[in-house]
Amino acid sequence: MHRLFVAIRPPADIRAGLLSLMHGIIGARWQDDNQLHLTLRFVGEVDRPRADDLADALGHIRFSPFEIALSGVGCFDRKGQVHTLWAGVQPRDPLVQLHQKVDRACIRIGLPPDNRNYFPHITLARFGRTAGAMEPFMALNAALASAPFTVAEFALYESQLGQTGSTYHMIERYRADP
Ligand code: 3AM
Repeated sequence: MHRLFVAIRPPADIRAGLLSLMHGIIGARWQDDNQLHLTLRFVGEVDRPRADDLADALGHIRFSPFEIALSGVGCFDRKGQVHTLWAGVQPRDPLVQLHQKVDRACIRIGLPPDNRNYFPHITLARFGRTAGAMEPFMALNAALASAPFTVAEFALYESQLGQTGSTYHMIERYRADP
């Protein structure tokens, strides 16, 4: 089985900026450069034929290049406990539209629709039970912003779960219309 997701890889200078923020919170499992991505759609475990179908279906998606920029940081929590720290992006609309196209491609090949509310973000850190104070980080970076960067492609990735986090491999990339 293959654990798949569809994502956008931020450019190197944007990733370098994000990596430079990654310190100062006890218990944070910071993402490394290879792990930095903006998920468009988590697919989950599929067998090889379905992975091939998905790779084909994604190839039929048409989209125009668009610009986004980093904008702020935030966290996801569950039962009052933070489990993910992320960088936000703006504007979200073109990402939501691309997410919908990817979701339709998934549905077309027989995967269940993604019914969760899609919130575009770039995960910076994950937490286990221990999460130190993150207020200083939040305060420092509430104004996180970057120059706009162009999204001209997305890709299908395979995630391999390991002892020290997940390793991501690009399977196929899909370019925007010229
Ligand atoms: O973009 P991020 O890093 O937030 O959390 C996983 C990661 O998201 C998410 O898919 C991305 C690539 O692994 N993910 C993992 N399991 C998931 C699940 N069961 C999931 N998203 C939704 N449902």
